[in-house]
Amino acid sequence: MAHAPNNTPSNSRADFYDRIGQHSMTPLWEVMRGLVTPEPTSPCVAALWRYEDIRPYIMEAGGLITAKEAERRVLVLENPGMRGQSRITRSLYAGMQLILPGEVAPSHRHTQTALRFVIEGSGAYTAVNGEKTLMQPGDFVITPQWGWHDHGNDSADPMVWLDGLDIPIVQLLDAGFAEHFEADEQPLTRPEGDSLARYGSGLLPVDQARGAVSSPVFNYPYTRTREALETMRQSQEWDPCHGLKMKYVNPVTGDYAMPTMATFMQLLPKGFQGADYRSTDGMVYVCVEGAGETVINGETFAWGPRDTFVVPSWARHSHKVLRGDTVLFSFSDRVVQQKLGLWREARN
Ligand code: 1HN
Repeated sequence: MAHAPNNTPSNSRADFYDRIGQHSMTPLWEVMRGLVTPEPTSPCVAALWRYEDIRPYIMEAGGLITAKEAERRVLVLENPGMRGQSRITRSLYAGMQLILPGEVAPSHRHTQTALRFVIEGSGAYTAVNGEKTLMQPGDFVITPQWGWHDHGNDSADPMVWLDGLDIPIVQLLDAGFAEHFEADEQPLTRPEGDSLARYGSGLLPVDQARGAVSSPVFNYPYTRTREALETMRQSQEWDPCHGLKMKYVNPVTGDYAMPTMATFMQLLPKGFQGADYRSTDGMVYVCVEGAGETVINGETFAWGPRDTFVVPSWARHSHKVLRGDTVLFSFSDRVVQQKLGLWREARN
């Protein structure tokens, strides 16, 4: 007995897809498995940039173009799994910026938020919203969204820092604006150190209202951070995965220091062997002191001072200290994920 087929032959489907395609439509059932996955499937891969490998190129760039001509003389650290996209994780940008003695990187502002983490050199400055701060290795410096910022170097040596920006997040939301200041350098309206004194001394102005989304403290000096870690270590309260890990906060709100990038500093004591950990925020690390290795999805990455490495979202990893007390700076999009109720971690 003949009866009609109860499923459409695939050539009819192809024809159907063609016809609906002409109306800018596509069948969900062909793509759904790739859209909604049991676990994160990031194109981001684990990677390491040794400072000794990248420094010669950064210095070579110093001879090719001035900071002023480049606007920002930066070598972008591109994730090997996402070349051509100017990103180190799916959501974050990172690059190494060089500013030579006597140079100025001209003032501009944009809706992207930036962080600086000082790698090499001492005494170059960044000016943000009318205040200048001199920078030292290990300092974590914030450029809040839409804040005027220019950089200069009145010291005798080159300065290199790691820039972290939320460029891919702003891109995703199509919310990017930028403009140049009328002069290379913005006028300074506050004495150096004003923000740290005003907001970062365990005090706040008496009538302080809940202010901007970024911390008003825009330089968190390494000397203070290191001293805090050194004092806390005496309690010997080590997390099995993270050692002693602290987050940078906005003193006005108690939230992370920036709205789109969470920043951390951690101390791993001599001989530390961390347990396996994973979380949904892909993390960029910079080694400040000590040396060690991180096993990421079974692959070992050995690092020392000034090296940068990236752990992708949901990649199982553990840190091991190989030399001395070790200090790691890190940043990720955790602040965004937590606000959206997306962040997950697992200790296995
Ligand atoms: C920027 O403004 C800086 O101000 C550094 O130093 C890197 C990368 C893309 C877009 C803007 C800076 C940047 C950037």
